[in-house]
Amino acid sequence: MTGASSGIGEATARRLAAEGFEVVAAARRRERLDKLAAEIPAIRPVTLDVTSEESVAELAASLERCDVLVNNAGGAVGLEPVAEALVDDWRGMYEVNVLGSLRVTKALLPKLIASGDGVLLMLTSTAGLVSYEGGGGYCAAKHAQTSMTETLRLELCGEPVRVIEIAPGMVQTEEFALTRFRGDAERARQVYQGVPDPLTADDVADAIAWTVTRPSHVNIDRLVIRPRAQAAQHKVHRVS
Ligand code: 8X3
Repeated sequence: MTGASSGIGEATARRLAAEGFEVVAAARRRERLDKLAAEIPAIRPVTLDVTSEESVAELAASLERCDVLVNNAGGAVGLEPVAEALVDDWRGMYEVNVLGSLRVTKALLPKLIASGDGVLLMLTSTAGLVSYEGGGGYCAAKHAQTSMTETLRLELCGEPVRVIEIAPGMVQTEEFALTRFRGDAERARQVYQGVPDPLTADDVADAIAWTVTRPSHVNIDRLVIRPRAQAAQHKVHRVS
């Protein structure tokens, strides 16, 4: 489980541990993982930077086996139109969302196959399915991740590995919008303003747990999950 130190990653680590999995919670921020592991014995903390080949190789070497890989590390930076996009923001989003998932997938795929019944799960986004103004680099990165997931499912057909994509819409987490707006808490708050019940990280963790605990022959290809108030990317019900 990558990106396990907060948000959907942390909620999923907790949920999978509750389902009986031994969870390797991997992320950069070790102190947060240590806290989680102190609370839940089935969680093992591992420091991981998905942008580093060495760090990913260390993770793979430390694992005796891997039955489920959740590629969750990701995020958005910036909401500028393409015309004003910062190349470094795009590069950063590609590094984590796309290349990070690629690195971890490549490193752990042999173990998933060797498990005899593996699950490779990609946390994408509805931004991987549609584009929106300002979505620029994030939509492009998530589209790439969606495409990588579809390709993997084709390439792994015949291997004992399910390939699952979870594409959430509006999820209110501690950090997603704050990171996107470079720490501007007021702009982050406005994203969810007036939206009755955006999804929570636990809602997404619940969906993930359901997909990975289906019988081995059942592959949930893609699960799109949005709050009731969001009928489509641009169609969000808000109350004042
Ligand atoms: C997050 C969903 O709508 O901000 O992945 O792109 S959105």
